[in-house]
Amino acid sequence: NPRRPRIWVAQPLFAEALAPLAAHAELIVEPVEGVRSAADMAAGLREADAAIVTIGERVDAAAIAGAGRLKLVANVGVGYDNLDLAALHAAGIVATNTPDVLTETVADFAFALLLGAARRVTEAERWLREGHWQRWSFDRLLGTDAHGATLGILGMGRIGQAIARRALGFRMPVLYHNRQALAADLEQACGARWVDFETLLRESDHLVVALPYTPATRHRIDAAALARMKPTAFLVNIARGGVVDDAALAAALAGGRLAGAALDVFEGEPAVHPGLLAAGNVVLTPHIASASLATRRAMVAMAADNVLAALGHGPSAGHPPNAITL
Ligand code: 8YV
Repeated sequence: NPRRPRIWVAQPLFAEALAPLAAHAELIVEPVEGVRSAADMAAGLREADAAIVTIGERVDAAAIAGAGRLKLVANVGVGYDNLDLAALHAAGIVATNTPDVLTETVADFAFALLLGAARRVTEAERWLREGHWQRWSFDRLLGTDAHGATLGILGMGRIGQAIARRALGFRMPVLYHNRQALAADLEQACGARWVDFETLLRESDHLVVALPYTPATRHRIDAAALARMKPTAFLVNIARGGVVDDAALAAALAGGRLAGAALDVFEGEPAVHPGLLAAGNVVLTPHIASASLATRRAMVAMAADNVLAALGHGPSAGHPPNAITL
C-alpha cells in the first residue's frame, strides 16, 4: 500500500481553500513563522511530494537537491523570484504560480498608492491624529492631481494593462515601456502608447513599476533613472523591491529630486530602508497589493488546484494549470 502523497504548506493559508487536498493527500501545514531559515525550508521539502509556498519562502538549489520525492512547487503569487526555476526544471519538478486572479486587485491598489502619495493621504491622516488640526487653512497639505497627469507604466503585462484601463477613468494619458509593444488592439483597449525607457522617465508625472523581478530587471529604477524623472513626479512600486534601488530612491527623496513615492514592496523586505522610513513624502505598505479577502482566497484555491492536478486529480489531472516555463 503506497503511502499517501504528502503536501507541505510553508505557512497557514486559507484552510477551506486547501480542504479539497485533504481527500487525496496528507496535508502538513506549518504554523505562522514556522519557516524561518533555508534549513527549515529544506526540512519541509525533504519528504514532500508537493509543496505550497509563497513570497519570501525561498526554494533554493540545496533544498531542491534534498527533496527526493518532490513533483510540484505551487507558488501562491504571480511573481516567483523566490523559486530557483532552473534547479526545479533540472530536477524535473514542476513549478506553478497564480496569475490572473490577482490582476484587478493589484491594479486597484496601485491607484490607492498613487493617490495616497500624490494627495498626501497618509501624511494628512498622521497630521490629524497628532492633533495639529486647530483651524482651517486654505493651503494646507496641498497635493498633486492624478487626473490629467501623465501616467507611466514600466512593465505592461496583465497588471500593467489593468492599471492602464483604470487610468482612462482618471483621464490620464498613459505611456508605457515594455520589451515589446502590445498588439495594436490591446494598446487601444488600454489607451496606452509605447515609448522608450528614457521617454517614459522624462514624461511621467506618476510612474508605476509593474515588472517582474529578474536578474535583468534588478535596479531598473536606479539613481540614473531617478535623475531623469521630473522632480515633481511620483514613483509607485507594486512589483518587487529589487526592481527599484531603494537606497537611491531614499537619496532622491531626501534631495528633493522626486516629489514622492508609494511602495508596497521593498528590497530585503520585511526590512525597509531607513531612508524611506525617514522620508515624509512616501506611502509605505507591507506587501498587500493582492490582499483582498476574495483574491487571497482565490490565489490559494488556484494553488490547490495546481497541486491536485499534479497529483493526478481534478479536471486538469496530470497537467497543472499555470505551470511556469523557463
Ligand atoms: C504575494 C505577490 O505573492 O503575486 C505576487 O507576486 O507579490 C503577492 O501577491 C502575496 O502577497 C502572497 O504572499
